[in-house]
Amino acid sequence: MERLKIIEADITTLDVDAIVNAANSSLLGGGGVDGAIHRAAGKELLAECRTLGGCKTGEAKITKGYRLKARHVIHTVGPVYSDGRHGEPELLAACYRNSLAVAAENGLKTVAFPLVSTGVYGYPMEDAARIALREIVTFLIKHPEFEQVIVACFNRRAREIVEDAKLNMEI
Ligand code: AR6
Repeated sequence: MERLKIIEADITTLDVDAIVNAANSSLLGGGGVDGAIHRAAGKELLAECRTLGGCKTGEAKITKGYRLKARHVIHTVGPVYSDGRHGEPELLAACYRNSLAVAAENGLKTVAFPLVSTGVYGYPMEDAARIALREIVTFLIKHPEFEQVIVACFNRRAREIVEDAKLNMEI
C-alpha cells in the first residue's frame, strides 16, 4: 500500500478511519469542506461538535463520522492567511501534526486530509502543499504502524500542485 497517496476526490466519499475537516474555531460548521462534511455526516455531527467547546487554531479534535463512510472526523482549524509572516506556516504545520497525533492516539491507521486553509482562509496552495507533505512524511517515518495518509485534492489543479510539491521534496 502506498503510505502517502495524493488523489483528486471529494473527501466526504472516502472510506478511511478518519477524514480531516478544515473547520473554524467554533466547530459549529461553515462553508467549503466543512459544510460538505456536516451535510454528508448528518445533524448528529453538529450535536457532538457542540459538546467540544470549540478548537484553537492549529489544534485538532475528534468526533465520530456518523453517516460518512469514514469512521471518524478530525476537526482542525487552519490559520487565516495574511502574508505568511504572522505565524501562518507554524500554525498550518501544527494542524497536520496535531491531527495525525490525534489519529495515532485513537489507534487509527488511515486518514485523509483536505488542503487545510487553502479555500476561504486564503493560504497559497503551493506553500500549503509543501507544509502538508513535510508534516505528513515526517509523521509516517516516525510511525511505521500507520498505514496510509491520503491528500484529497478537490480538483486537478490542486492535485498537480501537491504532486509537484512531492516531486520537489524527493530531490
Ligand atoms: N473535498 C476535498 N476538498 C474540498 C472539498 C471536498 N468536499 N470542498 C472544498 N475542498 P475551505 P479553509 C477544498 O474553504 O480555507 C469554512 O467555512 C477547497 O477547494 O473548505 O481552511 C470553515 O467553517 C480548498 O482547497 O477551508 C472555516 O470558516 C480546501 O478544501 C473556513 O471555511 C480548503 O478550503 C476554513 O477555510
